[in-house]
Amino acid sequence: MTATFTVINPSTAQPICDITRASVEDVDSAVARAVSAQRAWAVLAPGARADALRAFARVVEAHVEELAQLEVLNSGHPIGSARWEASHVAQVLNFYAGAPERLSGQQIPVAGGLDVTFHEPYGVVGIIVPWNFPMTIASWGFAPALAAGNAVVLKPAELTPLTAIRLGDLALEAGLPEGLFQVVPGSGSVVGQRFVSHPDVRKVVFTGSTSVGIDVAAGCARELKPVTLELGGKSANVVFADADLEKAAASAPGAVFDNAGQDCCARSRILVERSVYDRFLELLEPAVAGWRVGDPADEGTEMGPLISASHRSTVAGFLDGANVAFRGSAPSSADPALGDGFWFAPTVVLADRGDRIARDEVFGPVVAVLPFDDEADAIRLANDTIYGLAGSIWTENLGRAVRVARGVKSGVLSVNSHSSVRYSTPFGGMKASGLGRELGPDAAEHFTETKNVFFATDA
Ligand code: TAP
Repeated sequence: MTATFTVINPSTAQPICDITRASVEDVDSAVARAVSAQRAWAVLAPGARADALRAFARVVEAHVEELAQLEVLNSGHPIGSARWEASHVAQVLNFYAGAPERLSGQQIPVAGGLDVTFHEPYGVVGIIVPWNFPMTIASWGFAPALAAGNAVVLKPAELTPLTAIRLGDLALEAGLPEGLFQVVPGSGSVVGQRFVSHPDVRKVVFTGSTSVGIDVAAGCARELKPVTLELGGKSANVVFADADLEKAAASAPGAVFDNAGQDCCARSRILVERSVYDRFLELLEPAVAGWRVGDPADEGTEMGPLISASHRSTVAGFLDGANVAFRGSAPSSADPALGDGFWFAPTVVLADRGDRIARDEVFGPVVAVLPFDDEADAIRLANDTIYGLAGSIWTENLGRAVRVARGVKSGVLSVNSHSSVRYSTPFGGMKASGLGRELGPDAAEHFTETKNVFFATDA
């Protein structure tokens, strides 16, 4: 493996810069620094840790535009989305800045003394993130982990390390102690694996593919190390005949083509009640045609390129033999500025149950549409996948909304909307989509171990 890797702009296929790959020895040095930084951090007064995280949030807030432009360059995210992502990092830090002063233990009534519990930090937490949302997913791990008194070593994906590296600089600029939050770029098989095997990394948070997640979990099991996994998805957008069809169809492209479909929560299966199937497709076609794909630096752009040439080939492979109903547009080789980028036009496929396109995660702008017969059939079909991350239910019938929301085995569901992520509510998947939850009121506690102490009061 070479000592450096080249970061590429996916909109133009041009190189941006070279980054040095961390070796196992580099990871070990970072972990040693983290161990000593964590000892000092954990004994700070809770209010002092809260202040430090608020200072970090303010510095991120002051650099939203810079971080957003960097994400446009490195990840091809539309500028509007990238600004939202950078602001979200500041909001996540602010939210968990409230946690150090709220990590209350319990006082439990017992005979002969006083019994109290403490939420003790693990020590050093290793966070491994994918390339699709480099800043936001990192912050879901590092903000609550730091709030709970841990140090963090963070491995960004090799394809998209630039915003994470910048966040590491901003943490120091904000006054966080040296060694407390370190970004360690490098390959998954070296840096990520060393987080798994290093005895002083006491918890691992992994976001990425289900296959790598299983290996990471197996490695953590050998070390008896807790692990949180946020993995793939094949989420259903279930549209009943009694729904506001116009609204459901108008919002469906955003629910799957946002970030060019490279979103673990993408509603990549649209399940439509058979009686309105044709009408829904008539409404969907203009919505897809109007989805604006192009230069991510343009304010009006809704979708940029795929992340790499090889990922584009993988996505294209899903269309082999598929029944394509219609496609949107994308820049082509005729466009001199963007022609070499990894573009892929949004695509709507009519699928049958059991088709590969109806079951496997594409992680690109391709959606499979399938009809269903009734409520029970809709639940059965929504659950007909190994995954269980997100999903949407469109109906005007309240009882049905409740029944279907309880029947679909997914961690994050939304009725008459496609929302999945709010920093104040829990996020994570069932089945092959993951283990554990991020975000929400309890996330900082997930970065602690409960210690029970009994004080004898008998004279
Ligand atoms: P992966 O190939 O699994 O990579 C994810 C991260 O793990 C990268 O940083 C990667 O490093 C690292 N990695 C690779 N092999 C490793 C190993 N053996 N040990 C430790 N770390 C290793 O996934 P991806 O292609 O980046 O992301 C796409 C997948 O992530 C999709 O399936 C998607 O659904 C899932 N995803 C899920 C969520 C949530 S929240 N559930 C969010 C985003 C993405 P490199 O830099 O070397 O690649």
